[in-house]
Amino acid sequence: MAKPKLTYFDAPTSRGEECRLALHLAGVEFDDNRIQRDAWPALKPTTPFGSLPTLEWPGHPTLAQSNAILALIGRLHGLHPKDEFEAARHEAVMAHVEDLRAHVSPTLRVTDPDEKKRAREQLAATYLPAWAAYTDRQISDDGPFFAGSAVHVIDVKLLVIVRWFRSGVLDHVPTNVFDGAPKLLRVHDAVDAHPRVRDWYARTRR
Ligand SMILES: N[C@@H](CCC(=O)N[C@@H](CS)C(=O)NCC(=O)O)C(=O)O
Repeated sequence: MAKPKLTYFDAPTSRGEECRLALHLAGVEFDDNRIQRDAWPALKPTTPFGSLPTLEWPGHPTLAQSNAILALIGRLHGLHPKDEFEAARHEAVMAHVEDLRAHVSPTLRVTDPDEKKRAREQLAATYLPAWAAYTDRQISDDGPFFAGSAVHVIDVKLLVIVRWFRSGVLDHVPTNVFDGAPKLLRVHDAVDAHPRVRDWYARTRR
C-alpha cells in the first residue's frame, strides 16, 4: 500500500514538524515531503486552504489544518482520547497554541527594528506569560504528560511550541518566558525525552 504523504517546508519547526513527529510517534511510515520555498507559489493554490502542512492519506482527499491532521493521527493510533469530552479538551488546547501563533506571527513580518522590539517586549510582558499560565491550568498535576502517564498528540504540539520560544530565535523574547508554567515545561521535557522523539531527532536535524 502507498504510504501517507506529509508535505511541509524543509524546516524542523512549527505545524509541519508537529505532524511529522506525531506520525513518527505513532509508528507510521510516511513520505516526508519537504518542499523548498521557491516551489511554494506553484503548490499553494493546489492545497485545500493555501497553506501547509497537508496530509495525503491513500484513498482519501488531501487533508490540511495542523490540528485536524494531529487529531486524525491521534484517533487512528491511540494518541488522542477516546472520550469525546476529553478529546475536545485536548483540541481546545491545540487551538490555544494556534492562538499563540496568531499573536506572534505578525511580529515576524515587522521590518522596523524598533517596532519589532516594542511588539516583542509587549508580548513577553503580557500575552505570553498569560498564555502559559492558562495552558498550565489545563495540564495534569501528576504527569509527566499533558493528561498523565500516556503521551498524546497534544503533547507533541506543546513540545514544538515551547521549543520555539526556548530556542532563542525570537529576538526580544526571553527564553525563560514560560518559566512561570512548570507543568508546561515538564511536558516539554518529558516529550523531548520520549524514545520515539529522540529517535526522530537522531534521524533528522533539529
Ligand atoms: N491554521 C493552519 C495554518 C497553516 C499555516 O499558516 N501554515 C504556514 C506554515 S506554518 C503556511 O502555509 N505559510 C505559507 C503561506 O501561508 O503562504 C494550520 O494550523 O495548519
